[in-house]
Amino acid sequence: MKRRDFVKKGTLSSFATLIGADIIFGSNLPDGYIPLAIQEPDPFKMFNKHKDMIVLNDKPWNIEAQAHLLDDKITPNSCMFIRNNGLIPENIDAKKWTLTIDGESAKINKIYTLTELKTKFKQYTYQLTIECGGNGRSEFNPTAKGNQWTLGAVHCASWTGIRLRDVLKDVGIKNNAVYIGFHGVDLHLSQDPTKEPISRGFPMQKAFQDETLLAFKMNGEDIPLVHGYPLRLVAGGWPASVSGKWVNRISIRDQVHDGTKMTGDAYRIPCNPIAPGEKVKDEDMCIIESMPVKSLITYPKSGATIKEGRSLNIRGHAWAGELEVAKMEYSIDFGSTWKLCAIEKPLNRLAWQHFNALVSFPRKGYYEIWAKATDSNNKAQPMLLPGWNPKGYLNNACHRIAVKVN
Ligand SMILES: Nc1nc2c(c(=O)[nH]1)N[C@H]1C(S)=C(S)[C@@H](COP(=O)(O)O)O[C@H]1N2
Ligand SMILES: [Mo]
Repeated sequence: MKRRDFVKKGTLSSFATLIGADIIFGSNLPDGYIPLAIQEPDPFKMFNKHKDMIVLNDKPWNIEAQAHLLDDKITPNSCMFIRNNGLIPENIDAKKWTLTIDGESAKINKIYTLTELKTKFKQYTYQLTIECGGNGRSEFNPTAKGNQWTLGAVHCASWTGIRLRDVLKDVGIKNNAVYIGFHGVDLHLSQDPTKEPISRGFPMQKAFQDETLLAFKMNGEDIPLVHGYPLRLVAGGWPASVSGKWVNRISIRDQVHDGTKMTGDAYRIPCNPIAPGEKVKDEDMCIIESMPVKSLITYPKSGATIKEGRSLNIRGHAWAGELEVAKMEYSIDFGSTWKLCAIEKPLNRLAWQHFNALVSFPRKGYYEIWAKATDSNNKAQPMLLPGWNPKGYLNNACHRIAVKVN
């Protein structure tokens, strides 16, 4: 095959992936022509996302939800945010997919096919809250670099897969194991195959939890490509960056995993609070583990109007990293007094919890409803922006919606 033909074949199949259909007479496409269907790519069509989702970046693709899009108890694919550090892999053949387990603390190196993983180990389904560590970053001042997520970088889908622990045990773990690190097949933005866009992980204790999955299904179907098809880690309650997509290798490490985005400012915060804009020494930065308590009002959409004398039913979800949400409150007077919401138990550990309340207003006018969750350690969401940090992580300030009573 001539190199030109080879290049063309490669791009044809990637065109086909984008369009979602084979390009039947593709080999006749004149040189330099690209299919009309993708000359103006519509991201919402490409990823099957709701049209109200907001594109923050297309190189790499980063798309967020809005609070009202997250109203479902179990987040559907159409409303799940997308966060990529590199390029979405193309031409994945699940039949040929393998997962390698290696690392200093693996007793042996072992390679599993996807079929082996699905048949050899027991399958479990959990609903798991996954929130990007940078969700809410856009509020920080001075501005923190990175995608300017507002509220929508969180989802709580239902994931089916096998327990990471079962696979690690099957391989054999040495006593000195400390951490696991994942590797995925997505390409670095520079397209340099020796670089990884991201390779993070978590301590053995998290790897051993019942709910830490190697998942191959999301909401009962194959995981959509952009969310990690055909195999991804799902570690609920921790920054979503540890839930590696397109995972083909997991290393059992005898030290804290030192892959891409495990060091420096990436997914690390000052171990102790600092002044906004202050520089922090590397040794004073700590890796983010469990995410802080947080909540979202998902109904009504901010800007709702109601008639005087009517009460308003509000609802939403609250979550608290590794903990449960113990109390949910709302305020209509900018946080000066609070009333209780009803809050449900989580479907399983690490799933978000649904709340609702019937809100009445004293008279006509403009109001804001603020929502505040408190975790089982009695730690509440801050009303205003929490501590500044260089990359703008962990903004769990109270969610506010605007309401007008006419
Ligand atoms: N292989 C791989 N895994 C990854 C990432 C990535 O870029 N590549 N991004 C991480 C980050 S930072 C987040 S927030 C979540 C986003 O998951 P989602 O796109 O399914 O919502 O995936 C994580 N896993
Ligand atoms: Mo993230």
